[in-house]
Amino acid sequence: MAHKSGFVNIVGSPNVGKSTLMNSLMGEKLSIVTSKAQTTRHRILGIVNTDDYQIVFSDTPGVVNAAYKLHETMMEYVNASLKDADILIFITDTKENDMNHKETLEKIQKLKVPVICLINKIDLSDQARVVERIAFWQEKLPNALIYPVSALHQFNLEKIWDKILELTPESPAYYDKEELSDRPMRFFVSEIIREKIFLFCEKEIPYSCQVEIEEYKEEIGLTRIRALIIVERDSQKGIVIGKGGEMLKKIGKEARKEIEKFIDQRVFLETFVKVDKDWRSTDNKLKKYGY
Ligand SMILES: Nc1nc2c(ncn2[C@@H]2O[C@H](COP(=O)(O)OP(=O)(O)OP(=O)(O)O)[C@@H](O)[C@H]2O)c(=O)[nH]1
Ligand SMILES: [Mg+2]
Repeated sequence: MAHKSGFVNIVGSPNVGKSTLMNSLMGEKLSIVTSKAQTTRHRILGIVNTDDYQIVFSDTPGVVNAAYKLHETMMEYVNASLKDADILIFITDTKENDMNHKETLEKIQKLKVPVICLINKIDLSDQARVVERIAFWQEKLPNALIYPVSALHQFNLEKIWDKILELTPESPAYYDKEELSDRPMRFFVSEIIREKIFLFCEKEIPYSCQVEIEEYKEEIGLTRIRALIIVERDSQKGIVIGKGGEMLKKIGKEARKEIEKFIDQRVFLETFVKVDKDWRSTDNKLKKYGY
């Protein structure tokens, strides 16, 4: 059999389960998942390697109408993923009535590459609604292959894997066969910390936070990490630290446990909070933070 390789890019509205899907397809938690919309801010590659194929998944931010500069960068990642896909996975869920972002839907309708449309979270729905959703999306995307799935409960994902492998073009590998992602360990560590902020902090706080890894030092039997949590205003700094430092302690403790599991080593994690005024609306600050 000739070697196959291709880019399988996952696109859809916020919170429909894009990151959950990529993690489930990979069998590895690479992308952070929370119940809040707009958790993912980057395009994150997840690479699955065997002797016969290399599938390069891309998890992307949820499609939004840009309200601030960071959103514009997030949409650039989505648009790039629409352009370089060998296979596009458009994912919606049983709750989404229609795609809010018409422009993106139109781009998907015009794609020349195979489109797989997944109706996710069927575990939360009933048969009648799922049947209705299949008909709805089949009309919007006549050329797409449509599957009801549950990314969280791994329902129907084997079928999706078979389809992906069938549709992936013959090609040499794009990345080293040892690679799991194009991102360094520091990135995943900062994302795990950001996930805990999303889980424990309310309202606009998660959206105002950025996490920078200032030190990542591997010693024998221990990895030392110093992380800086950046917020937009003084009042937010107080909330992230919490009364008597309780909130920051909780974020740090939960993040450390998960980082230890991820890198399979003991971790010493220090966290600090700093204000960088309006970083999500300022071009050079966004650039500095890698957006
Ligand atoms: N019940 C159920 N929940 C799911 C399923 N898939 C994802 N979820 C939940 O939906 C929420 C959002 O999942 P994510 O994977 O973060 O969604 P996303 O599309 O990546 O979201 P953004 O990155 O914010 O655009 C989380 O609470 C998930 O646990 C599913 O199949 N069933
Ligand atoms: Mg996500």
